[in-house]
Amino acid sequence: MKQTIDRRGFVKRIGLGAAALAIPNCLRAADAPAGDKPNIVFILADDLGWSDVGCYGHPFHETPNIDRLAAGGMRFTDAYAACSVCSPTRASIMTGKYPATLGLTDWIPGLRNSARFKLLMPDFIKRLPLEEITIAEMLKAAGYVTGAVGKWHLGPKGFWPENQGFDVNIGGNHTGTPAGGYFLPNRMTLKNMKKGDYLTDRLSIEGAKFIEANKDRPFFLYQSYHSVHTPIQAKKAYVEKYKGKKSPDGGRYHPTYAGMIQSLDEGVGRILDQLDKLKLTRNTLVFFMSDNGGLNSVTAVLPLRAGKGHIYEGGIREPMIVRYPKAIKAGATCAEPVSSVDFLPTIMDIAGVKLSHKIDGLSFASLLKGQKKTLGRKAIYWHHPHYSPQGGRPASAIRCGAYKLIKLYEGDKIELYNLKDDISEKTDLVEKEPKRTAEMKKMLDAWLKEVKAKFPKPNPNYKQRTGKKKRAAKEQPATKVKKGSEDGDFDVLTSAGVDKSELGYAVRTGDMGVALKKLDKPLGAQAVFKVKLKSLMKGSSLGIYRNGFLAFGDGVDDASLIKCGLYLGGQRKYVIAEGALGARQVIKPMTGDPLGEFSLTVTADLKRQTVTMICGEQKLTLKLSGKLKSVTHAGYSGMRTTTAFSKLNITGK
Ligand SMILES: [Ca+2]
Repeated sequence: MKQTIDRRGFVKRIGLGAAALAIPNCLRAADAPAGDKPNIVFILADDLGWSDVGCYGHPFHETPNIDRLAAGGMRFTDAYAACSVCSPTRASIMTGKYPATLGLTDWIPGLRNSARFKLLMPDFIKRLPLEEITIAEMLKAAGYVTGAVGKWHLGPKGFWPENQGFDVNIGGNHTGTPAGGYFLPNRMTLKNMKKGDYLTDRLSIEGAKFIEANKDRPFFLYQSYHSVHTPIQAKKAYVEKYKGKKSPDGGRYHPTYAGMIQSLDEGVGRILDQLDKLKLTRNTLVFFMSDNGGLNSVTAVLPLRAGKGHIYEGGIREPMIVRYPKAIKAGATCAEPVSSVDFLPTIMDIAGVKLSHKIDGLSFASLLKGQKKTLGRKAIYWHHPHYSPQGGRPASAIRCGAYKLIKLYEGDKIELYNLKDDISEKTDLVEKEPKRTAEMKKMLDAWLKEVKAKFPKPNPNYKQRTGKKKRAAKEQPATKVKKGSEDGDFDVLTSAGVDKSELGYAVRTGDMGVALKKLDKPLGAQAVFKVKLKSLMKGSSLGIYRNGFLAFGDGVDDASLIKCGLYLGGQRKYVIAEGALGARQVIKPMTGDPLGEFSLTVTADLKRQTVTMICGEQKLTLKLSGKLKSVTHAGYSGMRTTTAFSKLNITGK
């Protein structure tokens, strides 16, 4: 064992020795005059969505300090995390390598394989290997003092910041959430925790202290906030403030989440103020980024599709800002796609530290300095062969220019989107652009082979869950459901079971559950549905799934159905979706009582290929993809919930 450690140390020294030698004039930065080397502050938020901050268009959250950072530097519109979950992106930042190259492809420890998953997930390494050369190790060898403050989440003890090139580690350990919550004292390894202190504030104070202590020599601060990861906890006064704040656009936003974002923003402000106070602003390179997309139970990340845990843009596109007054023009924006693998080479480029080992990322210093508009890179890649707790499925993806191709391993499905015209990934272009699809798929496959990617395999133990056997939703219905199954009224029950309710039916659903009847006669021109629905889930916690949809189509599988209805849990919105929820869809925010009764009138016009839903004063219309030729089945759908529906009133021809 000792020999292994020695070998690791040796391998590491070789890499670093070469890097250190490559510094101009063989000078160690510590010996260079102060101010020669830029200081580097990397601020990483956790689970913050692309559109969660003011300068990315959020109408409700307040982020004056992050906006101030953007106003003083360059804001990237197409910056990506290398993964839609925590640990892999963090590893990519530290090393400049893709998670698939490292073999660290999921959050640590990840979900276990289970009979509920169609595919068996491959194993992955649950630590950042010590052999890997981190930003901190390279900068330390170049004479920087290095400090990590906050979340680490890259392996067990022995693989913490102090083992990966950081002189100082404040609070970084194996966990992905702040153990024990945001109010101190918690179970983190922080010293002198004062009762009632808020973790985000404490980490900001620690970061500011580190800057002050090292103001006379080049420093690298990795300021890694737990915010805004679960548990969703904010300071009481902030929760009250946002509870009382009027929504400027009628949307419903989560007051506690908004409060967490305010504290995160104040932390950024404290760091920036410290740099100003010590007159370090001009010579300090400040990065701001999040490790993956926003969690959809608390934020919608509109207009992007899906959120954390998903390979769609909502899961991987991030707010990203770089400020360096010495070289970056204030108030600039950049639309060139960049990835979290690019930070290491960019930092080394600007710090004048030459890279002597192979990585995946590219320096985007030329974009920052305004010397170039593009990097001339062929593609950016993702490989996440795992299920996520948020409902994401094993997938890989490639982005080339405006186009993104996604490979979903369940059912071996390929999707292609033009992000320039279709940022919400609504229109799959696979059939329209076969040549581009084939080319991009070939590139993705070649990359997967090159990085020796591991793939999911069919799960021989897979058991499709049905609603009858298992009640997926934990919460009890608010209204007593009269027992006496109504299952016999339906021709198709997938992951669903039906009881009686005061409205008519009470439909219990697992993942994407549907209860459908076959129509006596298919409708080929027009179908009009009238239905009432009401959630039967009680309680106010955010984890409650509360939703209900009218479902109809010319088939009974998820992809063949149109769903029209409401989300009434964390996010409250109307939706019409064609195919799987989150696929082609239109949504509008809703207000009002989520436990109330809703009357929907839905009209499917098969000639025009449109579906219109009217609910109260709201009207939504979705233009279909042109594939719905007739309506043969209709019924109800839900996701891990219980919803009361009236019997369907269907007219049409
Ligand atoms: Ca995260």
